[in-house]
Amino acid sequence: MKCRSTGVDIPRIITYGQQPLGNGFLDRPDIEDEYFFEMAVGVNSDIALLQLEVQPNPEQMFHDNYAFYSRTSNFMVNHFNETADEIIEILEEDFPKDNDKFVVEIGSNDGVMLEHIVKKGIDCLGVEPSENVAKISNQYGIETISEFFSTELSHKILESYKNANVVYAANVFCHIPEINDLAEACSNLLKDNGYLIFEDPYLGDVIEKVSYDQIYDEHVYLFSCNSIKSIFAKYGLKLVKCKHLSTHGGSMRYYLKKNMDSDESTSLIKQLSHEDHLGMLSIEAYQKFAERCEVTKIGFKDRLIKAKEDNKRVIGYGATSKSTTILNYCDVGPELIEFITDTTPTKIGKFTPGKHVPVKSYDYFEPHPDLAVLFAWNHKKEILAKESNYMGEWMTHLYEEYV
Ligand code: DWN
Ligand code: SAH
Repeated sequence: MKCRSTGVDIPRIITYGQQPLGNGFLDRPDIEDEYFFEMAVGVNSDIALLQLEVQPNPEQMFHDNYAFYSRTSNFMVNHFNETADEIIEILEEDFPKDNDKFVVEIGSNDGVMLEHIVKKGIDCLGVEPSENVAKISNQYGIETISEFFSTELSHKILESYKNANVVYAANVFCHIPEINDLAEACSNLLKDNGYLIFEDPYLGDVIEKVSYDQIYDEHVYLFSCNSIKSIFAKYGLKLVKCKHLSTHGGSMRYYLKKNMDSDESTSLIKQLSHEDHLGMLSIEAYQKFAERCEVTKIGFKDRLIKAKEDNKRVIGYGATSKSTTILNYCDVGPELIEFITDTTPTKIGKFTPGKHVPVKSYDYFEPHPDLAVLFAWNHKKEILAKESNYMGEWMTHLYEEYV
């Protein structure tokens, strides 16, 4: 395959086999026509950029029935409240005399972050192609365009609105295949010296934890500081700072400025060379990652088979998109996991993509099982606090449990 950013030929490092849509929770009659694609992964190790070889069409994944609602985790709700505070601080510090401040969020989902910007009376706009979640954001008084963000759309936004001081995005840039077009669109939209701030699951954490479940149809990329620096510089956006976050099992927030003369922070300079020291700029790190995926695949399924042989009751906790990769790659279905509990009303009563494990409401966590597979492992702190009276075992697919 060719790298989507630089166009060079890049090698395949692993295939996770036939995979369905990560968020394609199904009603029983739809099982027959389910869509599958081969989910193989390549890497451009020159810039530490992991990418899917093939991604389904965006319209297949993001539509008027998108299954993920940002407000399902209290921890994340709080995270986005704090994010809004940080954006407001940047606006005040960097643009004190600007009376025409404007914030645009890409992939704003149900408006969990912009809600706080609107409340402060600052002009803002959400761009969110999944109509069902965009509607919720409208209900919070947030103007939201329900379209895919692109350079073309950035021109349209400029016709009706104005240049932005801050463009923000969480867990969405890794979803957008045309990365060069995306970088150009952000650059277009920003004022000079404006900030592009975005966060996504961090490749360094995925390699370290072997959290391969961050790879699914929607996540066409896993980024690093080196890849972001390289991709966005071509469009006049300078990576000036990075901040590691605990969200989604380890994420990186990138701060870019529309001014190529800006300085890199000391922590960014350190992180860029740290990635090199970790081997992220050479192919061997990815080959080792692929080997470790195979180790945990075997260990995960063996543990479930053993639990079954021991007559243990096993259920899943959190019907995440990530669990789709695990269940299909490890070939685990309802014969090993009775059902998965989830708090999202639109997932309840459906079946998981590909392996068709029933999704049940959270009430079904009681009577407690003997073993719970924590598919929402990225929300472990929040969930373990909530389930402090659960005396059974927890397990995940993560590498540390199988070495
Ligand atoms: O990047 C993406 C992230 C932001 O969200 C999207 N592509 C899709 C989605 O990924 P995910 O489905 O893996 O996200 P979460 O946040 O790990 O999903 C958690 C799931 O677990 C939700 O369905 C809600 C559920 N849940 C629950 O049942 N009880 C969550 C919590 C915190 C709980 O206590
Ligand atoms: N920012 C939220 C939602 C992340 S889920 C959060 O962190 O919780 C990814 C979101 O990006 C979905 O709501 C999806 O509809 C949206 N999305 C996908 N492709 C997009 C694109 N090209 N432009 C804008 N949003 C997009």
